Amino acid sequence: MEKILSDLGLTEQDEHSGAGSGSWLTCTGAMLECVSPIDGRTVGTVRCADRDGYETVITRAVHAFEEWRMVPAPKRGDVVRQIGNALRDRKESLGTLVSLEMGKIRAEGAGEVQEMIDMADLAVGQSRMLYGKTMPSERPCHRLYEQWHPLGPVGVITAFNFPLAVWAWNAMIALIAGNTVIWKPSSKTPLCAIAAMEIIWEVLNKNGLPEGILNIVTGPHETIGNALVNDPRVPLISATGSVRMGRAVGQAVTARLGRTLLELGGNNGIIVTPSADLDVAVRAILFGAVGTAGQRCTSTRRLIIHKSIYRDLADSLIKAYGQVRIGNPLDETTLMGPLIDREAVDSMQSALQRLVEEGGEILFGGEVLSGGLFDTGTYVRPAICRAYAGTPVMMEETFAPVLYLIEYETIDEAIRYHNCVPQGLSSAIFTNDMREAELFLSHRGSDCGITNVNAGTSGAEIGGAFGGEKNTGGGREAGSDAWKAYMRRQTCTINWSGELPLAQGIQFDIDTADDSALVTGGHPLKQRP
Ligand code: UN1
Repeated sequence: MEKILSDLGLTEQDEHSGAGSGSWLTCTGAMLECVSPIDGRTVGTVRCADRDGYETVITRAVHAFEEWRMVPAPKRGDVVRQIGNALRDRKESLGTLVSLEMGKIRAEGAGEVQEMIDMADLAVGQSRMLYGKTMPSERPCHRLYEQWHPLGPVGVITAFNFPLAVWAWNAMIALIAGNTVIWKPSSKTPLCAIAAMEIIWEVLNKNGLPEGILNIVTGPHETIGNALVNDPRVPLISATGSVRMGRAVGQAVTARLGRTLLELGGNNGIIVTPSADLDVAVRAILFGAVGTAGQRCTSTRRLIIHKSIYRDLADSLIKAYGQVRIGNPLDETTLMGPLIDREAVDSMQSALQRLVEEGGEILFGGEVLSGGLFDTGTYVRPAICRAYAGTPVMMEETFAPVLYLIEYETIDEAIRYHNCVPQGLSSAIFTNDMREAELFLSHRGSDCGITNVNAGTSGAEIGGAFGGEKNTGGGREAGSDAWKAYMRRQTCTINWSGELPLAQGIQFDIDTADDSALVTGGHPLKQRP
């Protein structure tokens, strides 16, 4: 652990500042103890930002925006390219810190840093493609086009489960768009954010850029989060987390007519049809439901299985779950590490209890593990449960490895069951029947932002726009045209005619040859030579 921390310029003993803009501020806010869910050891301590610290950071972000927006977009892209390279150099240590602080397995920790690097690469290319459209004007000798301008300082609120990647989705694009960024990381994973800032500030400083381009303010929602969300100097808040958090953020930002980009809870389902390749399906379900210990917003939580294959699939899953190695996420052979904390374990346990009270059944796992490393109380066995369409607990997102199985008879019924939850992030169908696949992808099919055929619900690539509908909040991040959310659109008309034709054919002319209506005295309507 010491080696990882020192590679990243951190030490276990130091009390880290949780706020800065290119260098660290002295903070006097509350102290966060970063406890690893792996073994309960303290990985570091972080001092939260206080109100003054917040004010300093935001002022710098506002000033830096004035300079950064004047750097040509491809040059901003070049800085992002260097950020990507700096992350490449530290991929291993930063990825391991993700595992240490958050508890995901090493391969996923490294994958998270890879996602940052991929986002940097995507943003570099995007920096030369901030395209505006040109439209034919209905007026003669007029040019009509739109262009995209930088927006301002962007607030980015991230969750513990992807302590780095989700920030990168936002920040890399915001940077090439010409914005500055104020990051409020999860109070459960501030060290990852601090380590990333250290690496990235070095790049900004080397380029002689002002402080305030990439900023961080660590602290509780009640103080720092609220200050950011209610700050009129921050035109866009991008927030990832629970539906409850998103609702509060959405209401506050909308009240000041700011913009939000929300990526909230998922309750992702997979329909498994009779023609599905069950071997491929089982592997996808296992990664979706057990990967990251069920703590992805894209985690597979519901299986809607045709009754003719229900027993077979349930048996195969139980067998596969039995082979999942649970343990220290830093061991190469471990497939599932701990949950983030005991609170998460408690909420998993109460969901399972509710399921049983509501008539469901636990088919496999669900128990809290104990003994040795497991005495932290953060390790669980992933659960497979039998539920029924409409089981109330299944309507909620429990951020833990709980998979509900329900049976269907017709494909229309399956789609109805699939769409009956309030969330709408990711979805999948396993089928080799082209009609079923196309139906699921059609507007009569899945109501989610992400829909896959013969691929699981989690593990989306960054090239597509990421996000979901309904209670998931409607935001889209990462690839495709998600960059537009980070810029302001301006529609421009240029008249090069020497006349003034009006749109919609409106005549609003004065007859320049007719003097009869000339007002004498007061304000002249027109002056004739
Ligand atoms: C999240 O859990 O907030 O598609 C994001 C995926 C990842 C992102 C998950 N690329 O599973």
